[in-house]
Amino acid sequence: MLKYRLSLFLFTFLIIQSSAQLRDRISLSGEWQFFKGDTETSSQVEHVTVPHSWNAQDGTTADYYRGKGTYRYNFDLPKNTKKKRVFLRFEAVSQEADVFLNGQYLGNHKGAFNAFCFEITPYLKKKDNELIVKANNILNPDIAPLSGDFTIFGGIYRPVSLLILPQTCITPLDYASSGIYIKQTEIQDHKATIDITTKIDGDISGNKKLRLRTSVFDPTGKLVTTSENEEIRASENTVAIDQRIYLDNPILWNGKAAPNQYRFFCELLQGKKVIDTLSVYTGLRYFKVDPQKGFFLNGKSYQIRGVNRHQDRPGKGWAISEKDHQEDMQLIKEIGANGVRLAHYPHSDYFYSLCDKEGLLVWAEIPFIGNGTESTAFEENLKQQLTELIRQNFNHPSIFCWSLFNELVKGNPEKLVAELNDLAHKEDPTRLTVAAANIEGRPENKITDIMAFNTYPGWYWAEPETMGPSIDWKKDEKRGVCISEYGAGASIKHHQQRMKKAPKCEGDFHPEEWQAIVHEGNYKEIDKRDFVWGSFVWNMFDFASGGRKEGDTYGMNDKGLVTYDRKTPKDAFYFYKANWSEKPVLHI
Ligand code: GCB
Repeated sequence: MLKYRLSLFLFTFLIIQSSAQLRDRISLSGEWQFFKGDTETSSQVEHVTVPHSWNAQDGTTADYYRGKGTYRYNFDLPKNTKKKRVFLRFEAVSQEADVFLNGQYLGNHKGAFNAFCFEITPYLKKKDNELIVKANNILNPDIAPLSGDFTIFGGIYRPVSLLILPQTCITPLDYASSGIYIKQTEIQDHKATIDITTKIDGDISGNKKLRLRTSVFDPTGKLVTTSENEEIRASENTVAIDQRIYLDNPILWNGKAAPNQYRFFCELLQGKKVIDTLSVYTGLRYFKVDPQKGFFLNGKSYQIRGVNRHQDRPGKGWAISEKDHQEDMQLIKEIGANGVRLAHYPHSDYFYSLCDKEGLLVWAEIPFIGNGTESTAFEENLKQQLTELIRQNFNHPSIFCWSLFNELVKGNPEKLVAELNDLAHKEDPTRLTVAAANIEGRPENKITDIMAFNTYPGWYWAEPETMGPSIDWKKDEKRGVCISEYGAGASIKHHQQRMKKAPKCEGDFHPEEWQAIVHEGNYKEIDKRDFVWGSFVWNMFDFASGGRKEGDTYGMNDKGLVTYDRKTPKDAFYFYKANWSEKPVLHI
C-alpha cells in the first residue's frame, strides 16, 4: 500500500513538473492604451485596464456608444519561449476584432462572446512587440445578434493571454477550444463508455513516433484507467486522435455542490519523451426529458428550477471579474436554484466552470434573437458562433442543452434553424437542442429536440394565474415543455400593498410587491405540472437595456430578483428562497 502511495505521489509529482515546463500561459490583462475610433490623435488616448468595456459608463443610455475602438499593448518576449510556439488568445472581444502584431495582420473575428486564437511565433521580436486590436461594436447585419433589449457593450472585455506551447502540441487553434473533447457516449449507473478526441498540431506528417496516452483519474484522485494509442501516422500537420475508454461504476456528477469530476490527463509522447501534456475535467452524468414527467438526471426526477442571467454590472459593463462571477453564483445558490439559462449568448468559461462545481444545470445559447437578415454572411456567422460555443464548452458537465434561438418573430428562418440543429447534433450528439419561442405555431418551433417558451402572464398581459392555461396550450406531447422566461419588472423604490391588478407594465410604476405576486401566481401553476421539465425566472439580476424607457431607471430592464448592483434582493427573491428550499413554505 505504502509502495502504491509512493509511486502515485511520484507520478503526480512528475506530471506537475513536466506540465510546468511544457506549457505556460502569460496574462496580458492589465494596462493598455485605448482610444475611440480607429485613427489616433494623441489627446484621445486613455490608459485603461483590460478586461475593459468602453461603454461601461453610458451603457444605460439610449444612445450609448456603438462604433470603433482601438487598443494598443506593448510587451517584450517572455523568457521561456525558446524552441516553443506562441499563441495569442482572446476570451472575447465585442463584437468584431481585427488584430495586428508588429504591423502584421493576424486576422479578424466576428461575434462578441467566444474566444479566438492566433499563432504569433513568426512575428515576435525580442523587445517591444506592439499588439493592436481594432474593435467595433456597431450594429452589423452580418453579425448576430441583430436585436435584443440588452446593451451591447464594446471592447476587449474578457482576459487576453499568450500561450507558450511545445512545437508539436495539443492544439489551441481548433476554434480556440482546449483541443480535447470528452464525449460521454453512453453513461449508465454501472458502466460508462467515453470517446475522447484529441487534436494535435505540429510536425507530425509521416511517422514521427508520436503516441497519445490518456490517463483518467476519478473524483477522489485515483487513477482508474489509461489508454495509449498506436503510433500516429498523419499526412498533414494536424490530426485528430480518437480513443475509447470504459469505466465500471462511474462516480456520477449529480447536480450537488462540489460535484464529482474526473480528470483526463493527456500526454503526447515522441518515442519515450513526453512532449506535451494537458488536463481537462468533466463530470459523468446522463439525463433525459420525459414529455409527461419532466427532466431526469442520472435516472432520477430533477425538475429544473432555474433563473436567467445576463453578464453585465454597473460601471463595468461586461468586463466583470472572477469575484463578480462568484458573487452572482452565491446569490443564485442562495435562492435555491438548481439551473441557470445563460442568456442570450455564450458566457465566460469561468462561469460555466463555477456551474460545474456548484452542480447547476446550464442552458447555453447563441445570440440568434428576433430575426436575421437573409444574408449568407449572417447565417455563416451564426454557425461559426454555434461551433465555437460547442467546441469551447464541450467538457462542462453542467451544460445539458444547446439553444438555437430566442423569440424569432420575423421572416422565414425555418431552414436556417434546421441547419443549426443538424450542426449542433453533428458537433455534439450527446446533448439536446432547444430554443425559446414567444409565438406558438411558428414552423421553426418544431425543429429542436426539446422546446421552451417565454411567457409573461401578469406583466405584459392577463393575470398571473393564467400561466396555467398558457402552459397547457404550449405542451408538446413529444417534447413536454419548459418556461424559459417569466417574470415582472420591479423597482425597490415603488411600493403598493394588496394590488389585485397589474400596473401598466410599460409605464413608470413598477411596485416590488406586484413582482412578488406575479412570481407566486406563476410559480404555483408551473409547480403543479410535472410535464414542465424546467422553468427559468426572467431575470436573476436587473441588467442594462439602453433602449428601454420604463420603470424608474431608464435604460434598464428591472425584472431582476436582485438589483443591478447586486446589493438589494427584492421581495420576489425571498419568495423563491422560501419555496425552493428543502422545506417549501407553500404546499401545492
Ligand atoms: C423577452 C426576451 C428578453 C427580454 C424580456 C423582457 O421575451 O427574450 O430578452 O428582456 O422578454 O423583459 O421583455
